[in-house]
Amino acid sequence: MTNHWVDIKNADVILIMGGNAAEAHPCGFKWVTEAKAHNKARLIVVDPRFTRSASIADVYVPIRTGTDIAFLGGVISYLLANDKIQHEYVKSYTDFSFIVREDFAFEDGLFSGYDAEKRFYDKSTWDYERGDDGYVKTDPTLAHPRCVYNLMKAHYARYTPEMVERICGTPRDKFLKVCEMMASTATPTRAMTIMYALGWTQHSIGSQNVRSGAMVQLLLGNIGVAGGGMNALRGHSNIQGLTDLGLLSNSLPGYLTLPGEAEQDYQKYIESRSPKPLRPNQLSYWQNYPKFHVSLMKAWWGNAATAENNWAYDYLPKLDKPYDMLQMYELMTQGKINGYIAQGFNPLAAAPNKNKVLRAFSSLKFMVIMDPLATETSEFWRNAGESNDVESAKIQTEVFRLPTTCFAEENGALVNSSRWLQWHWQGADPPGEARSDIEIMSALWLRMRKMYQTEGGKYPDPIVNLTWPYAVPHSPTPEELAKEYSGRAITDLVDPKDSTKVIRKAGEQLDSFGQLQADGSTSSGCWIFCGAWTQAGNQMAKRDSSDPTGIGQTLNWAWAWPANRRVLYNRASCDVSGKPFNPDRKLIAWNGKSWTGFDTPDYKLDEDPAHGMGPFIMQPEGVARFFARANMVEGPFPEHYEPFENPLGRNLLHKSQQAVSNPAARVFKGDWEQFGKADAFPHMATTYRLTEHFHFWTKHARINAVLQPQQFVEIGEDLAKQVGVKAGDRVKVSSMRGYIKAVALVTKRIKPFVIDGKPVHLVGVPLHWGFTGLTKPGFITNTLTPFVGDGNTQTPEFKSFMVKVERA
Ligand SMILES: Nc1nc2c(c(=O)[nH]1)N[C@H]1C(S)=C(S)[C@@H](COP(=O)(O)OP(=O)(O)OC[C@H]3O[C@@H](n4cnc5c(=O)[nH]c(N)nc54)[C@H](O)[C@@H]3O)O[C@H]1N2
Ligand SMILES: Nc1nc2c(c(=O)[nH]1)N[C@H]1C(S)=C(S)[C@@H](COP(=O)(O)OP(=O)(O)OC[C@H]3O[C@@H](n4cnc5c(=O)[nH]c(N)nc54)[C@H](O)[C@@H]3O)O[C@H]1N2
Ligand SMILES: [Mo]
Repeated sequence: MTNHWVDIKNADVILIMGGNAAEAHPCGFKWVTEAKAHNKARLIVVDPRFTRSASIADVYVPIRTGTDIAFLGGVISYLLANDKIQHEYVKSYTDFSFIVREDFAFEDGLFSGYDAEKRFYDKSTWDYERGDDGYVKTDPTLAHPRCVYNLMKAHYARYTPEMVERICGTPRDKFLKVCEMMASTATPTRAMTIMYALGWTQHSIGSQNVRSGAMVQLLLGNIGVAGGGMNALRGHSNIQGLTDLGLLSNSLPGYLTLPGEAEQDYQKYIESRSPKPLRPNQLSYWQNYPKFHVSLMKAWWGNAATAENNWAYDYLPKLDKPYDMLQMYELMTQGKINGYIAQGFNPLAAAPNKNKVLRAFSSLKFMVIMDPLATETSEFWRNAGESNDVESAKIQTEVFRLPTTCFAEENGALVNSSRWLQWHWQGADPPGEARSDIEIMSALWLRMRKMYQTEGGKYPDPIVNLTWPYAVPHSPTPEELAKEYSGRAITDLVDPKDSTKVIRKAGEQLDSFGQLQADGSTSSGCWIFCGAWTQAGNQMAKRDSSDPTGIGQTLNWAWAWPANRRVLYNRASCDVSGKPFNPDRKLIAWNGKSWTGFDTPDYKLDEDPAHGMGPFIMQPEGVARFFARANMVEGPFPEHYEPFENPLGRNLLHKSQQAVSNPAARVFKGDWEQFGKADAFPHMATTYRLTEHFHFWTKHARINAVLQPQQFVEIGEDLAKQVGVKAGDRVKVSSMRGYIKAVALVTKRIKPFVIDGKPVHLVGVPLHWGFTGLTKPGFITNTLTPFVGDGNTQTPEFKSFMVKVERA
């Protein structure tokens, strides 16, 4: 989230699109009802299904799955055509006036630089034009035909309300009603918040769905302000912490990144990640990258990381490709991986194309499961019988199960969607032989180190030199680990302005990442968490909920990264001179000498607005980008591409059909034949959660199993009639990859769509079922889903695919 849960109550308009907060985030959803009750907020829900979120909406609008860019492109076009934009904001805080290179082009669905064979773009033309001074050229009059404003206007001119209706199946009048409501927040004193989750991300074009939403918010001046923002409703209670700590194959903690194979040179690695400002007087905060990176390497390798060995740069793996879950399962099916550790993860149920995953696991020599429960994955060999590619008897994989504790049985911090690190305390003792994840991982690591120490190995240095400064080596405490990721001084830290003054003595906890150094004198395991545990103690354990402003800025409740900032880019809540756009919802303000207010400003407190530093300090431009430059794999402007399985078979926006679906999404060779076509699989399908279950684990809990005892799929009344079933009958739902059987729930909440003039039906498939636990055994929903990843994130297309429904 750019903002935070409580801040939703400040919104004037709320858009829930690509998520269903009432059912998947019922506690957070209360801030929507607060906004409606106390702020007269208007709620818009855009979802293929009429959900519980929709049930209290002022306007509910249906949309075909996988077509949100067509919809939002239509909104962008409407806002530009009707001049419903916040002028001062857009002019000063975005790249509207920046001029794009002459050789950049977009034609009939493809941007310049496409290599069809590699399904890959050479992105060198996706950039701004530079002047002789090295800075980007701009045209503040917006007359230049290649300024971002004009390129964007031309790009989205194709997204008319008629086109939105044909592609999305959203009636024109409803679409225009939504545009008007959004446009009402283009004034400085009104704000719209966007709440989204998997309905936007789980698509082959997921990242660009999110970008489209952000572009709408920038046009309306809704980023950085109270009641505004782009608010990703995160999933598992600590999934925000997972990405923050870099637990993705290509990440390092704090959104630093691992080097690629071509980046053997340390200096080049650092330079490419700490770009110089692209405009005068801008900060380009990532120029501090070396401080964060060196402090991380010191936290990991201590004395072994020295200036002479480039802070142990050689210890970091250099990636040839991302090793996300789809990549891993693909490599397993190719026989290139022998062993697998699944820690708190149930991929047989959770990953797409279950039969492919089953084949992948069957080719392993061993698998280690760390989980408090027996899961579908820990018993994957039992999954014989109907709708399976592999026979039980043929599976040779040896499975080790290591029972773990769960979060309630230990101390620790969970990072919520608001970026708050909230400390929690153990509530119960673990049962039986369960051990914490920390203990299990430590025990494995200590044995591995011993083997490297005694037996050697190809490159033992990164393993044997890892620092392990914990009092009990086989059981580091959560408190020790928290202090380590926050960070400490290694040698006395002196005041840069007065070298006789020591700010922090060697060994002391640091106050913030502003103190981190690139010379090896500080360590921090995750720079954005620096300050979570200071000399004053554990900031995450703070529980003072006082709210002096009444707008929910509870700065003494827990601790938010970065620097306890509650609303990111809060500088943008003020005009150029530093005066709040909306005095009633003031976050910060410039008082002539200093920034003051109710949030941590992005700037040094004495950064005078007269210098013209932009609010988006992480960007070398200092402003937000409509034109994403080379940051996205499929293009600098979001373009509508069809889901890989879709009812149309073509892209209505393009003449030639060279790019029906995302030309830069990742598809492995063998998976192309596994996509189905609408003639054999005429019904659209999407998958989602039920309030009564949490993924695949609560079916082990009696109360939940009683509430939702059996697998079902939701179909509309028309489709039920067409296939000849009534409520309670069993249906078979097949895709190109397999089938499931389940009870039919016939509902008025799903209506047929009219897509380009023809009716298309949607089937809703809840995801919670499997063959372990106390519910009636069911089929794994992901038997149906396709194996294709968004090219930026590799997130699978769980939300839009084609099936056939028939009587079982
Ligand atoms: N009770 C419960 N709560 C949970 C979870 C749980 O298992 N149970 N899981 C947690 C986790 S890990 C996560 S990630 C979050 C997920 O939170 P959500 O993403 O809100 O959960 P989903 O149920 O997957 O809902 C997605 C919604 O998007 C809609 N949708 C599908 N396709 C599209 C599309 O193309 N466009 C648009 N606009 N909408 C679409 C679906 O109809 C559905 O209503 O929930 C968390 N909360
Ligand atoms: N078709 C379809 N598929 C989807 C989705 C979808 O919307 N549609 N959503 C996707 C999303 S967003 C998610 S997050 C995944 C969820 O997929 P998973 O994360 O694989 O599902 P969970 O059932 O939450 O599995 C978590 C496991 O962690 C265990 N666990 C709990 N506490 C601890 C602990 O402290 N330590 C350890 N080691 N284990 C613990 C639980 O017992 C459980 O078995 O599913 C994905 N798959
Ligand atoms: Mo999730």
